[in-house]
Amino acid sequence: PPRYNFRETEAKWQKVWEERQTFRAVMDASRPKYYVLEMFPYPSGRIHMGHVRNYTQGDVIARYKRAKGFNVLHPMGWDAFGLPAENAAMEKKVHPKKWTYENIATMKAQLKSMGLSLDWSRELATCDPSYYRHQQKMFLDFWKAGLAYRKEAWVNWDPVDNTVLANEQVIEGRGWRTGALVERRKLTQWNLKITHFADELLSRLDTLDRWPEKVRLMQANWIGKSRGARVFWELTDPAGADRGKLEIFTTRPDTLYGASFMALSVDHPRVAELAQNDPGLQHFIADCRKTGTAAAELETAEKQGYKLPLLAQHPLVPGRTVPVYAANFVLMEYGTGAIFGCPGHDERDHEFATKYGLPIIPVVMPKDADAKSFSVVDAPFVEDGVIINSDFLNGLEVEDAKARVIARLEEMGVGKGTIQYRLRDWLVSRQRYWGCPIPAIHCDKCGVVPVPEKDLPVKLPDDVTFDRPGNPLDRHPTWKHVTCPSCGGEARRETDTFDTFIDSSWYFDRFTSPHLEAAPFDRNENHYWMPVDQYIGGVEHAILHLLYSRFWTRAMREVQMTSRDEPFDGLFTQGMVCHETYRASDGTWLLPEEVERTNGGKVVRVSDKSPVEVGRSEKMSKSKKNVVDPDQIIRDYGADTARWFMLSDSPPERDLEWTEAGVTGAWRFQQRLHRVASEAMGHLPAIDAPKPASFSDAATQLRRAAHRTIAALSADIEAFHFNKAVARLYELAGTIGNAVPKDDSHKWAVREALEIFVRLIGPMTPHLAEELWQALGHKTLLAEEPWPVAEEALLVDDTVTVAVQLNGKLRSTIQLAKDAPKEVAEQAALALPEIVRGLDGKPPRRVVVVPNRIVNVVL
Ligand code: ANZ
Ligand code: ZN
Repeated sequence: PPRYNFRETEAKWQKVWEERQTFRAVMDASRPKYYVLEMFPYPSGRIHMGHVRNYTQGDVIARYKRAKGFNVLHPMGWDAFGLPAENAAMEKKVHPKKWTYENIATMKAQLKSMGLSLDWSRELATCDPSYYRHQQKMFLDFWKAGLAYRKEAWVNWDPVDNTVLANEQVIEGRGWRTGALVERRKLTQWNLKITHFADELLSRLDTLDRWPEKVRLMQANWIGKSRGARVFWELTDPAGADRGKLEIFTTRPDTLYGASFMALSVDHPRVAELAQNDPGLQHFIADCRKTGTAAAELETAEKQGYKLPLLAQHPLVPGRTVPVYAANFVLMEYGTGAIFGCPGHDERDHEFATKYGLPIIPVVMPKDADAKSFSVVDAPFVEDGVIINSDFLNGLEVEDAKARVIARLEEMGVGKGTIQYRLRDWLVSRQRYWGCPIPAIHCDKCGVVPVPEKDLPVKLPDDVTFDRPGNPLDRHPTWKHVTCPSCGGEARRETDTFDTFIDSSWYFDRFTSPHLEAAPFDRNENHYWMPVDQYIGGVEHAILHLLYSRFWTRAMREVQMTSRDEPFDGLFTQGMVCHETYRASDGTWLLPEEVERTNGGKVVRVSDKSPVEVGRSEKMSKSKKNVVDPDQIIRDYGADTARWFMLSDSPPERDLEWTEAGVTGAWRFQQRLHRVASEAMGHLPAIDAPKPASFSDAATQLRRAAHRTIAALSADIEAFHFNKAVARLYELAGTIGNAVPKDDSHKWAVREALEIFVRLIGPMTPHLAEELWQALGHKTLLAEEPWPVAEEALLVDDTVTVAVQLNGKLRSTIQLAKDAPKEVAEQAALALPEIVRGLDGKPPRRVVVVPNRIVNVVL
């Protein structure tokens, strides 16, 4: 038979699916729905192997569920706003819009060549005003409902680019583009009140049982609920004059007797007050502000303090005072921006106390430790234990001590038990051009005024310049000048745009009615399709994107747009695609295609045969050049091969190593399948040949193999065990390939097995499956065919007759399930009356089991 021409075949079926609109989703309340969604791509230029893996996995689920009778929604769109477009504008002098839409066109063509079962009629791009107008409207609703507000906040400021940086854009204290030392600045910015839902966002995690445990844990940690206390300390100056109260937050009130200092954030109002007449303190504050606002950075920075002219009176021990510092490791945004330091039981406090020579008092020790010799001078003890050196708390365990001390503080009126969340409100202002404009207007008379709904969308102007750093909207000659909707006077537009995480917080809702103009979505459509039944994406989005989406859904609920709480019912996080790295002798990285393996197994550079250093397999990245271009793989081997290899190699949640050998192996398998099927076709019974009344043994064996594969593979797909599913298909292909039909029933069984096989590979290698389906004589499209149903009778285990011997002599036989474990065979044999009699109450010397054949009991 001729070689399988994947290039022609893949293009052919893609065209047929498109013309027939096979994957178009239409709401149908009489049918169960299934919404499959992969995290939509950022149009960066070209698709990469990570996309291919992600979309292949989603496509397997989508095609499988469709065959199982679900009304499947499987849409695709573009997360199209973002910084890279602006960088391209600056570097390549191309307008962000042009750059973005060109990338979308390229990537769309690439995705189409993968043969994905997508409903392209629902395509959307978040940078399109028809999309973001609804986002602006929702924001106005949230604002009205008190879920959006403006607040002064500290931000990372790049003094060279004159721009705010996200925490991730600060690398070792410097701006990621300019390399300039980042400063902290205070700006008034928009925030969304995600903390309003902190408790619900946390407690509902428990019900998301189709989410990976690790993702739920990461979210829980991010929300960070902690029980603790607020405690008031009386302050005096060194001369003893009253300086008012200081409120601190602690999660360890049980360690209050171990306090040896107080520390305030340098942004604390008290510190600002004291700094007015203290140049040294001013200098210290300025120094601390040079580091960014990222908590991780503050954690690792060396602990620094500045002693303030204050003493703090211990709330439980009259007469005991501790010194008060301004310190770089206390954040203003958390708790009250002030702490008491307990160096015996906290790492940071220990480092601080050691540096400034402050007392380190143990107040908790391990249960079985000796109180006299127990010390925390060298290292703090941060675990659970029993309380010591703490008056009425002595002998209590930590949790009990917390409750007791909180009760006492409340009685005395110097403290209060609290619940605290680590979660901060979501700061959504960005001083950027390529984002969704924030629909607000600033008027000197009226303050901040919402843009009237009739004026939405606030569109981005096209005529902007990127010749200078900073925000192009801010320096646009006319765009920001408007009349105040409230008083009609001169006013200015908000020139900040939204964090692009907003764009991706509701796109899955928009997919349910992507073309509706009057509203973000139609209630009925949305109610039918949502929630997403299976969401698939990278674990790098495990926290923010998912949390923001869960928040946005709740915010919509608050303004009566939906009654749902959660957007994603099932979540799967896929592993990365990796490749080994190659380095030439001059140290430069080489692309995989620039190296080859010699017959002797050495790796050399193609151009000059010089030796190449082979590094370990790492995530594909442009910087190390260990990337393989999906286009090239699809061109050389076909989409089905790429898909098959992606699915076959490792469990989908784990990293996958891309290898040339793996790809060619997958390719050869496609070719072989095509050959085996074509050859078998010649002697198969007709497509409508009646099912034989009885089957020969060989036929039954084959039928069992095929029907068991249906059952097992379906379970594998449901459980995301794609690699196991592929292994089963290899096995079944081997069984079919080896079958030499001896009788008519066997021939019928071969056709049946082949048909089953073709249906089963449908979700994975859809083009080849479609081709073989047609070759088998079918006039229907496989993509529109139902999933095969396994015959129950063929799933039950076979039994075998096993001989039972005593000292090598046959005494009896037993019926066992085929491949029963040895222990089962042994137990059954020892229970036989003949054997019991023969043993006469003594234990056997040993029992030899030959699986499926003999059990020999040796006396
Ligand atoms: C006294 C103490 C003793 C503390 C001890 C810890 C251990 P989590 O649990 O992560 O929420 N803290 C409070 N506010 C802070 C701020 N604004 N910046 C930096 N640190 C702050 O952390 C709560 C603990 O972090 C609090 O409990 C406080 O130190 C510190 F053996 O109080 B602890
Ligand atoms: Zn006004």
